[in-house]
This record gives sequence, structure tokens and C-alpha cells, in this order.
Amino acid sequence: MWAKRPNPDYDLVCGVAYTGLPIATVISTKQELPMLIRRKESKGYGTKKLVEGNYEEGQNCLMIEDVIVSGSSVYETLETLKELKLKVDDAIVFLDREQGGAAAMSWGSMGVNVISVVTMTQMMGILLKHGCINQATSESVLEFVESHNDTSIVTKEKSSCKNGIDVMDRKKRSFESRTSVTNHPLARKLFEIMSSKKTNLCVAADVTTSAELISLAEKVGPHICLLKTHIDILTDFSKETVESLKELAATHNFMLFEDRKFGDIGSTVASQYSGGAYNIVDWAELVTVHGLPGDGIIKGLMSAINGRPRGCVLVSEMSSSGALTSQEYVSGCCKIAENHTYFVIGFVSQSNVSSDPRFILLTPGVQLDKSVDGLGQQYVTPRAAVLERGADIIIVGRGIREAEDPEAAAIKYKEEAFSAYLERIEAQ
Ligand code: 5BU
Repeated sequence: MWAKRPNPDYDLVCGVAYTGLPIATVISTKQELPMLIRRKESKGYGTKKLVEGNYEEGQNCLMIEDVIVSGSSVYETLETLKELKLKVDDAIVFLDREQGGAAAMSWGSMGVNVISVVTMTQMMGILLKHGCINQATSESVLEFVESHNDTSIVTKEKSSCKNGIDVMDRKKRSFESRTSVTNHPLARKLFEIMSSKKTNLCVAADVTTSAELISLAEKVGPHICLLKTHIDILTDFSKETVESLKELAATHNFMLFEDRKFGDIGSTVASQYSGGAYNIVDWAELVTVHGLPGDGIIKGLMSAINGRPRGCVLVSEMSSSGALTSQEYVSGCCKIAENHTYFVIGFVSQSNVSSDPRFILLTPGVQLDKSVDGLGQQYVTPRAAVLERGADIIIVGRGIREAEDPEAAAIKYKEEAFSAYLERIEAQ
């Protein structure tokens, strides 16, 4: 494990409780490196410290763990070490069970490089070669790993520790409190934006020129958490368009959300996502995805992100009349989301499809003065979307874009939707 370290020097090692501890101890003594021990629980007596050992702020600490599954233990250790202002870039694990933990740890604010000595696939190959297991066992193990690609353990553990409140009910919880139950960096970022800017408004910027797009983003930017695009309807798309959008997103603190509605097999969506005319993966932090093809679509998209922090929202229900999204379809989407929490951050929905506080529900088909558009679109008010349909975020297009003063309209929608959200969490 020590030979696998990516950097020659570390100031400290920290074993992840519990099986990582003896391994870290051996490394610590053999390499003469100071070691930290992070307790699982702070002890109720004595110094009450969560971490034992001597360290100084800014020291470079290597985490040691035996097996990574969801990444929850590594994640908890990382959080503690970061609170102590230690620098933690790498974790060495003996076995990567390839169930999403290593990928989840590598993103965004976590940014930890997880290096394994063997992966589960390699391990099966070794055991098979030496006649320790047969082909059927190897296949069933790998099938199990593949179908249990789940990083939700982090959040299950975290959310079960609040006493008295039904912590699992999404609708009852504030965006702020939900930040700590998701381990997806972009879901956290979105919750943080919504809490700090006091907005749960996403504007659908369905315009056909770059100038209109930028002008709309400038006007509504201060009032939104997400700007939703259909980039392929622009007649003059260019790299400069996305550069300007990215700048505006940074200035006004909103995220770019391409409503691409990917819906093909994994290998096709990988090419549609990365490359092509729009190179969506490069600039859109979030995209919409249909659950229809099954979870290969998630794997395909994931194969194209190349270490960037990216996420998706699954289209579980549509706002148009006669939509074919049955209850069974919705349940299927929820299953995909639960199994891929390192990529799926929520749903586009028209009802309370999930009470899991990690998932963010976005509802389109919102307008104040209209109920239909003549082409199948159906509208509800911001209040109804939030209070009756369980939306966390409302998506508004024409209601804002076609208003005489789009900025004033954005403020109005924002205020209605956010006060409905406050009402919803306060009513609990
Ligand atoms: P409108 O102008 O507020 O009707 O625009 C709604 C936007 O949301 C538009 O970009 C649609 O493509 C998008 N949308 C939708 O209306 N309904 C859905 O179910 C989904 C997306 Br998914």
C-alpha cells in the first residue's frame, strides 16, 4: 500500500477506523511517520477529542483504509481532518469494491485521489487464476458489485443521528440542513446557493441567439439558482457564448443546467455529452437525463466526465399532457437515482416522487397567469408547484422571458416560490 502512494512525502498518516488503523500503524512505524487516530465517536470523558495524535495546521496527511465501498468512512475522516486544517489529497485503500466510493471522493470540494492496490475485478481475476473460486462465483460477485453501485451510506448514517425529527422527509427540511445529507458536491453547491441567495428559481432560457441568452442571464442572474438552457436552439452558438455564460454564472452565483434530456444507450450519450458541436460536459454542471434506457445511460455519461464535478437530474415525470410516465416508470427512475447518488442529484417531476432529502426536485410547467400553452404544456402556480407538488425548485420559461420586464418577473416568481418553500418547512 505504501508503495502505491502518489507522493513521496507525507507529514502524517491517518487510518480510517477501524480496519485502516492497524494498517496505518504498521506504515507509521515502518516509515517513521507520525500517525493520527480518528475515533468513530467522540469519547464521553477525558479530552473528548475526535482525533488523537500530534499535528500542525497545513500538514500533509495520507489516509489509509482497507476497503472502499461507498466512501462514507473515508469521507467522515476527511471532514474531520479538514476541520483540523490538515491538507488531505490522497487516500490509499487496499481494495476498491468499485461501487462508486472512489469516484465520489474524487469530486469537487472533496477532491481526494483514492488509490487502490486492487479493484474487485482484479481480485476476482486473481482468485480465479489460482483456482480459489470458480467462474460462477466471480460472475455473481461482479454482478452484485455492479448492481449495488451506491454511495448513499454516507447520508443514511448522517441522517439517522438527528433525534426526534423525521429526518428522511425531504419536504420538511431546509435546503441548508440538506447540504449535509448529500455527498454530491454539486447538490451541496446548489443547496448552498439556494440558502444564501434565498432563491429556488430556475429560469428556462429558451432563446435562439447568444445575445438574447446573455442578456437574459444578466437580468435574471442575481435572482436564480440555475439557468436552464436548450443550447441546440441557438442559431449562433460559439465557444464565446459559453465563456460569457460561465462568467455570469460565477459573478451571480448560479449554475448552468443544460436540458439535453439524454435518452440513448451509454456509448451514444457519452459522445453526445463530450465533444460534438456543444461539448456539453465542458460547461454544463448539470444536465437532464431520461431514465428510459436503464442505468447504462448513467454509466455512459459518467465515462465522459473525466474527473470534472458533474451531475444529472432524472426526468421522472413531464409537465405535458398525456405524458407516458407511469408510476412504475417513476419508481424505476428512483431506483436508478438511489443506485447512482454520485451522479444523480434529483428529478424533474410533477409530484412528490421522492422523500429522500438528498434528491432535489425540479418542477417545470410553472406560470402565474396561464394554465396551458396550446401545445401540450400545462402550468401550475409557483405556490402549487412547491406546496402541492413538492417542488424544491421551480422552472419558469415564458412566464419570465416574455414578461415586459423579465427581471421584475424573475423577482416575483422567486419571491412566491421561496416564500412557499419557507411556509412548507415552517409548517412542519
Ligand atoms: P415554459 O416556457 O415555462 O413552458 O418552459 C418550460 C421549460 O421547461 C422548457 O424549456 C421545457 O423544455 C422544459 N420542460 C418542460 O416544460 N416540461 C418538462 O416536463 C420538462 C422540461 Br422535463
